[in-house]
Amino acid sequence: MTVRIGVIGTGAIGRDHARRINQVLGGAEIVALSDVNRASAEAVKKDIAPEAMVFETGEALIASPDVDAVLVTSWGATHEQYVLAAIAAGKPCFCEKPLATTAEGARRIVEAEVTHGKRLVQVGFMRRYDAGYIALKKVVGTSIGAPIMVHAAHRNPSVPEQYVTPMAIHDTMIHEIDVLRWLLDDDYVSARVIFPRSAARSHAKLRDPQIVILETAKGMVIDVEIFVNCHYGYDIRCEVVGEDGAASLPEPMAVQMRLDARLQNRILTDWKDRFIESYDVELQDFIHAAARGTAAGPNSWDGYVAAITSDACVAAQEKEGEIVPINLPARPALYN
Ligand code: NAI
Ligand code: NAD
Ligand code: ISE
Repeated sequence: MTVRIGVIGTGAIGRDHARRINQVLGGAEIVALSDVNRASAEAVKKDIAPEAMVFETGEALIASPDVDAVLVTSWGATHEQYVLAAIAAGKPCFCEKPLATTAEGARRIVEAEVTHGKRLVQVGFMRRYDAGYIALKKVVGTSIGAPIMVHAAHRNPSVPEQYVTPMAIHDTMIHEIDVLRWLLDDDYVSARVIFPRSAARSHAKLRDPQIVILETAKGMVIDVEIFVNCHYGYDIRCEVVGEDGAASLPEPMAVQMRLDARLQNRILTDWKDRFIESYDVELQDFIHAAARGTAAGPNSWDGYVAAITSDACVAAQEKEGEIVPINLPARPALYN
């Protein structure tokens, strides 16, 4: 069966996911596109999916009998309305992070899916599909013993002027929030934020860098540095310290060169390249599950927990240095 997919939001990542589905992956094709900026959808049709229909609204795309499954890759604040519409239509839906921009919005999605009674939503937490994180997870709790601490960093070379302090959590650190609870098989109980002096390349509405300290239910302490004006490259780091040893996320493959009396490796600069294989694998997983009328991988509950944790981290930014508790409701059986 070929899964007929509609894409809502054909910007940077929507275009890239459409390319993957039509040119790299198997079992699906892009049949529908929609974007508030119609010219963007028309451009993706022309370049990637000439057979696709362009719909005026995301809702019309979801309702179309020609669409079996939906990709939501529009701006974060619009995700909730489309995911709820896809659940109401009973169609599998891949939603880029964040699932919703508020915990309340994510809770509404969880409730709608639980009422529907079957999983339909996959959240775009692609790091769970990254070979490096999967290899790291294999040694946590085994070779290095029970984990005690994590030191992580998420560095982007630069961000646009519209990127403001809370986005360092909602837009950027949300990947660590998800992947570290998956890696450690644990949940967070509190957050605290510390700000060093701001980097000269930052701007008035962005305190950058920042360090978020998370505590988990099993007593682990995690520090995550977020530095989105680091200038030198796109750099994702993660070291887990356990009872018997420490293990680090592997660096991306890079040819080592001896040049001009220096030993050098290139560092990536664009997030699109760092996890390029894991975007392929997550979407192939989505296609396989959608062919069976369901969804796999990171679920709405994971999106909801990430939203609750993000909200707590943003509150911790505002109360600089103070510990903010994180309270999670009971997990519905659908997500066990
Ligand atoms: P973008 O701004 O390049 O593209 C967003 C597109 O959505 C634009 O074309 C815009 O016109 C369209 N759009 C906005 N509101 C819409 C609506 N209501 N209906 C239809 N279309 C709408 O943004 P980008 O970078 O592609 O990000 C999109 C989403 O992907 C975000 O949620 C972002 O967090 C996520 N993302 C995830 C990444 C990952 O590593 N998993 C990386 C980059 C983005
Ligand atoms: P973008 O701005 O390039 O694209 C967003 C697109 O959505 C734009 O074309 C915009 O016109 C369209 N859009 C906005 N509102 C819409 C609506 N209501 N209906 C239809 N289209 C609408 O942004 P982007 O970088 O592609 O990011 C999009 C999403 O992807 C965000 O949620 C972002 O967090 C996520 N993202 C995830 C990763 C990742 O690593 N997983 C990386 C980048 C972006
Ligand atoms: C972007 O939306 C992503 O998801 C990238 O993975 C992240 O590194 C970047 O900071 C975000 O803006």
